[in-house]
Amino acid sequence: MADLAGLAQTVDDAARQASAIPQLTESAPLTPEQSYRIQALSVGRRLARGERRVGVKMGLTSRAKMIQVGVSEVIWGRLTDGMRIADGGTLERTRFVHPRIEPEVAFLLRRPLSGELSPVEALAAVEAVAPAMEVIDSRYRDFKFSLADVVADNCSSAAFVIGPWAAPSSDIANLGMLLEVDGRVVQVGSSAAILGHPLRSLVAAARLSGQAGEALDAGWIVLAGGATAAHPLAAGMSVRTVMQALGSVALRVA
Ligand code: 0L1
Ligand code: MG
Repeated sequence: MADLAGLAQTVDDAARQASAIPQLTESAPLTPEQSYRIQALSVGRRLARGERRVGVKMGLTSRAKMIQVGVSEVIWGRLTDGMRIADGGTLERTRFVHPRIEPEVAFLLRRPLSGELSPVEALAAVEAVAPAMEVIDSRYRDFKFSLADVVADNCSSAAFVIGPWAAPSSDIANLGMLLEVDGRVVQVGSSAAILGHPLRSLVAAARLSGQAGEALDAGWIVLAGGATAAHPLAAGMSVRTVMQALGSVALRVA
């Protein structure tokens, strides 16, 4: 039987030491249940070190990314306060293996959410929405992985930054957005790329984390998923996402 706790330590150590590892499934196959268990155990190690759970991230939420990985279902990971960077703050390049950044829409929940919901029901639990960016950093060599590997690795989540919160009455169905590096546009996208509407990602978050026995909690953040391809980060870069109607969010890479 697979040593899930040992595999969780392997991915957690790789993240802490910013050192790339071979894919876990090179040694033995993993079921989806085992992959999510490894993820939970690995994030549990962060919590045991004093980090606090602050939400979930949704992954593979665009058709392009699903096709790339050959799946038709979104995946989800766990966010902790240790992964959060202040808006306009600094990310230390040396703490990551091969980080990339992607623009996202973030939800802040005013009350718990779980199970099968309509988008309207999900929206009723939203306190605010914001422009955001996720830093993804696969702990696997060459950023290459199977679906089971990436789930075990907390869906590549490494850091995130949230911009100004706005009332949930903002229409977020089709917001244009630009990802800029040093003032130059490197990606252009729309929030419609996130499952057709970011609220669908929130609905999926409630369903999937409910199935795992973890209701989304009041005060949690839900990162709805990348709206463009992710852009590689290098030291010295200033990165900003500008989102129609919601404003901008930025960080610097030191
Ligand atoms: O946030 C994401 O959509 C990334 C999910 C994992 C796949 C990747 O690392 O590109
Ligand atoms: Mg993402």
